[in-house]
Parts: sequence; C-alpha cells; structure tokens
Amino acid sequence: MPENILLESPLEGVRVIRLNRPKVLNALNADTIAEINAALEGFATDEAVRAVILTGSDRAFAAGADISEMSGQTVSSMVTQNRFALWQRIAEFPKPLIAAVNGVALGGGLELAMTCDIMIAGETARFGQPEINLGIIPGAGGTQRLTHAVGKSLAMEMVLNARMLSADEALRAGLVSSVYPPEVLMHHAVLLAKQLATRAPLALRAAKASVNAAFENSLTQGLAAERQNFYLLFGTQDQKEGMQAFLEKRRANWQGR
Ligand code: DAK
Repeated sequence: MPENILLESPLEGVRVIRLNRPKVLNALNADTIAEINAALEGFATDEAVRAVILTGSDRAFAAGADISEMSGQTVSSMVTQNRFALWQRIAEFPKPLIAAVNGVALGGGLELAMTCDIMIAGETARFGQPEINLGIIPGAGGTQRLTHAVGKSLAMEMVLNARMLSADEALRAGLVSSVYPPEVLMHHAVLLAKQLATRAPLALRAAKASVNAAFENSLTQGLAAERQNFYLLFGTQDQKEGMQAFLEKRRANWQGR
C-alpha cells in the first residue's frame, strides 16, 4: 500500500493520484516519486483507465523536492541513484494526465505538474522555481519545460530570481489552461478527465505523442512524427468506426482497437 499518495476512482475510466504528505506540504521524497510511478505503471496497462488526475491538497500541490532528504546528497550519490529516471517515466505515461493545482507548486512540484499534459489551477495557486534560494537550479525539467511554456524572459525571472506567479499570471503566460475557484477545481478536473475518458484511446495516445514531439524536435521532425501517427490511426478499427458513425449520424463506439 502506498504511504505518500492516495488513489481515488471518482468515475468510471478516471483515476486520481493525490499527493498526501500534509506535514511537509507534499514535499516530494524518493518514496513518493516511486509510488506515483508504480500507480501510473498499473494505470498504463489497465484498459479500464482512460485518464488520470494528479493533485495535492488545498494548501499545496507540492512544495518541491523534499529538502531534508536532498540536503545530504553529493554528486556521486545523485549520479548513482539516478532518480531522474523515475521522473522521466512519468513524462512517458501514455494516457492523458491532468495536473490540478491548488496552493503552491514550487520547484520539483512545478516540474512534476509540468510533466502532465494539461495543467489547471485554483485561483489562489502559486507557481515558482525557487531552487536558486537553496544554491541550486531546477533539475527535473524546470529550465526547459518552463521556458517552453512561458517564454524566455519570464522563465529567466522565475529561475534566476525565484519570481512566483499567481494563478492569473500563470493563465496569461500559458502555463495553465484554466483557472477555477479553489473549491471547484477538482470538480472541473474530473469533468475534463471524464470527457477525455470518452474519446478514442488510440487516437488520444497518438495525439499526446504528437503534441509532445513539438517540444522535443525540430519542426520537420515533429511534422514527420505527426504524419507517422496519423497514418497509423488509419489501421485502427476506431478510425473506421469514427468515420462510419459520423456518416450514419450516430455516436461512435470506441473499442481502442
Ligand atoms: N521539503 C521539505 N519540507 C518542506 C518543504 C520542502 N520542499 N516545503 C515545506 N516544508 C515543510 C516545512 O519545513 C514545514 O515543516 P515544519 O517546520 O512544520 O516541520 C512545513 O513543510 C510547512 O512549511 P512552512 O512552515 O514553511 O509553511 P509556510 O506556509 O510558511 O511556507 C512555503 C510555505 C511553500 C513558501 C515554504 O514552506 C517554502 O518555501 N518551502 C520550500 C520551497 C522550495 O524551496 N522548494 C524547492 C525545493 S528544491 C530531483 C528532482 C527534483 C528536484 C531535485 C532533484 N532529482 C530527480 C534528483 C527539485 C528540487 C526542489 O524542488
């Protein structure tokens, strides 16, 4: 049984991973990251799971990596433990992953939220990469994903000068896609996940991989990846069913085949 996360099933096809270390504002220790990975590994192969929400508490999505665990680390312990591998596996989860952020998403907390596909927030959420205050820099994607999301100047202010963003600023900068009153954030996250859960599973997977390709490649390589995924979908039953259903003016019955 996981000790640092709670698993919830609010609706058919939808699962919630809730970070649950309230005493340390959901600081991310190695066990928490391992538990998130184990949960996602199960969800990835379970056909009944169609969309996943990652969230925290009202006060904190996550206040960063666990500083008490990290403080004694050395270059050699970091290299040998290679904890980045587990963070990378979260980014490779093939189904839609929504981050629902209330409270603070700082340091590794923001990096974790940015590995999700869609980030939505409560109005009082705050976002930052304050690692500079600890004499380090973001190490789990912050300098890269944040720069892609909000652009160079704002990313520089956040990473070099620990500038925090309000939910409204994060919305305007494109870091989050929607903002809601904190008390209804989860309701909207579940609604969004429910919509995603009704969509064609293989097309969703291809869509996610194709959008992610925009961050990893040149435009030419990204377009090639998109085209490859597009071609592949014409080998699925869902493509036949989706187009037949449109022509017959009925709702498609997706099989994920
Ligand atoms: N780690 C450990 N404990 C934390 C914590 C953290 N990141 N953040 C908060 N806490 C603990 C506090 O120590 C306090 O514990 P007690 O004193 O009650 O025992 C409790 O949570 C409540 O916090 P505060 O009393 O400070 O609460 P406030 O409301 O006054 O302030 C705050 C909230 C979020 C502004 C403040 O707690 C704060 O500044 N926290 C630290 C934020 C931060 O610097 N985060 C970045 C950490 S560096 C890696 C992957 C990722 C990373 C590194 C490596 N690998 C894959 C290897 C990422 C690094 C980081 O995230």
